[in-house]
Amino acid sequence: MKKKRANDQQEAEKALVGAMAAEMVETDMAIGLGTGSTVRHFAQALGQRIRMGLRVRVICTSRQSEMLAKQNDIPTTDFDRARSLDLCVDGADEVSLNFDMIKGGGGALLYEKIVAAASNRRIYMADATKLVGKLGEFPLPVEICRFGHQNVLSHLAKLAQQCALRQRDGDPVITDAGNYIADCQFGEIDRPAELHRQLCDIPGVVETGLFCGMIDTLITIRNGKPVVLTSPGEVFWGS
Ligand code: ABF
Repeated sequence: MKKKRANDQQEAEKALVGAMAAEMVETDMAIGLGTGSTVRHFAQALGQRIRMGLRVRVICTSRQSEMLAKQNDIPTTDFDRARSLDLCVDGADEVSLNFDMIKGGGGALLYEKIVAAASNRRIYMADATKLVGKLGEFPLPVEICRFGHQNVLSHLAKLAQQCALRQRDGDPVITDAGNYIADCQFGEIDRPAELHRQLCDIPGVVETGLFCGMIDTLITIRNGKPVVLTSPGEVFWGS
């Protein structure tokens, strides 16, 4: 019963931050639409604003993101036609005091990072369970090329405490880009940007789920209410 109450609270917080993010969208914006259940709440709130007359178009970061856009009557456009984006809105698996993130639990980290890098402003939404002092409790997703993946896994296993190919029903998960994902435990990550660079130096590593310095706006929960933070200095967790 306690776990159900915690899940219900987390879902309610995701709805609050999703609705807050939807209020930040202005008409005629081109928006990158992330992946995950928090983004689902954002898409539902955005769909309501569109039905009230808001004009936007979104670039989707995954098949789940495309489904959310379709379910909520949100017009989509082709990334290459949009070129730069006004905004991207996405969730996260962990957000640290320094505004660094671990993302990729939903398997869409590569396209999420590409879209984020093309966005003029990046809004991330995180319920209180995602807030941590330092990254690393959540296993770091690393997208790796299928060709030679066993060698890459061996290399990652030398650096990580644990490393495993993400599987679903006994088969490796294949990302929208056709790659594999390795979930790696590094313990507490003191210097995420340095670890990201170290991992990207491994031939066959395509991208990591370390998103460093990419938060322009963080919408999270404080005392049960959504708050909008724009710099790590504003952050204090746990209350
Ligand atoms: C996505 O948001 C992923 O990168 C991350 O795994 C997910 C968080 O999911 P949720 O919002 O369901 O907690 O962008």
